[in-house]
Amino acid sequence: MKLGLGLYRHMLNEEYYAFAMQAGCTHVIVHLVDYFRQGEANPAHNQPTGGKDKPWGVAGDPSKLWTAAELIALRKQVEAAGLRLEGIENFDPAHWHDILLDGPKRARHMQNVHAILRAMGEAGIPTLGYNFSIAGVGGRTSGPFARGGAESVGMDGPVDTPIPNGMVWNMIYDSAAPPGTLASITHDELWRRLQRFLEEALPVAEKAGVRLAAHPDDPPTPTMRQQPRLVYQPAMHQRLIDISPSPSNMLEFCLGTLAEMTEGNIYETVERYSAQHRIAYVHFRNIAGKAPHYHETFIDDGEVDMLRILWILSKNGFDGVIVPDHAPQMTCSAPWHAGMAHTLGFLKAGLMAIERGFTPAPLPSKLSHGSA
Ligand SMILES: [Mn+2]
Repeated sequence: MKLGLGLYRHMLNEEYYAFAMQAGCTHVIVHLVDYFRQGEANPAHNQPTGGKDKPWGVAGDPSKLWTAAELIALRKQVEAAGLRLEGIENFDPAHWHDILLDGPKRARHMQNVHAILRAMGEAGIPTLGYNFSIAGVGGRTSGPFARGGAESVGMDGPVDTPIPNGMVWNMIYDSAAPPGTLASITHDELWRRLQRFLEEALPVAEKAGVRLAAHPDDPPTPTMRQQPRLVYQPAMHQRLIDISPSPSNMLEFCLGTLAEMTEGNIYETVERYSAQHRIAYVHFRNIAGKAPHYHETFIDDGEVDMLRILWILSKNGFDGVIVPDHAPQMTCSAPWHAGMAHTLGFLKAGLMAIERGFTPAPLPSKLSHGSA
């Protein structure tokens, strides 16, 4: 396994690459969407939150796709710092909103997806994380929920306010949209849209040598803002990968989100998907509680035994990149950095322990067989 760090758009510079190197990372995953653009409810020093139902920010320019030239320049910049560029996380809603919404620009947006995949292939960037979600993140609250009063993110009940027109996946793609809200669709319709997307995207992704990696719904509630969710229980990842055996049909495996789900237990879930070799990369985040009532914790302090997770991944031959997902904000003048450094140090020690043969004690039978 390889230790990586996820960097938001405003962090794509030498200072953050040096920070990743110093913490022992070999890889980075980059976000090219500026989630914080014109976003009022969204502090740039933290993960994007947007509050319960506010947009993160305004999506990018619909006519400007990420080009091979700029991706190559980015890869070279990352490599000059001694790191590898493993992947890009998330499409810009401006480039693909009508694939999610089945809108009039859908055909053009599929061309956008194809162009982005080809550009990534040309640039030698092997992974594209995505979240096939209409509502995206919602319902988040922030507070001193983590150990020692560290600020972290949580959820306290479902959120049913409808999504305003012109907004999808927690961002505004059309500031001039007519008033009104998005009509609800069914779960079946959302799966139909995903299947059509994968059928049209996977052949191009495969040819480009790029893996599409699906993130589960965060937070994992059956609906969010009157829209269906796709992957809100662990078994739903199976349905997604069973759509196609393509080596480009992979998972962006988010441990925090999976542990918040009300069915299954996290160790069986990690066993199930790592044994099938369908994990592209892993988000490490610990939590306490189940959606819609949970909060994020320090990596060593939640309900999930992360050393056991590392051991299961290793036992099943997972050799990809692991990154911290989010971390609590530590009380100091660099809260994001401190939270990430703590998480990376923990993961680094965990990887060393696994390399030296650490084996966790067997689980109580209640956990190893039943659902928790
Ligand atoms: Mn995640």
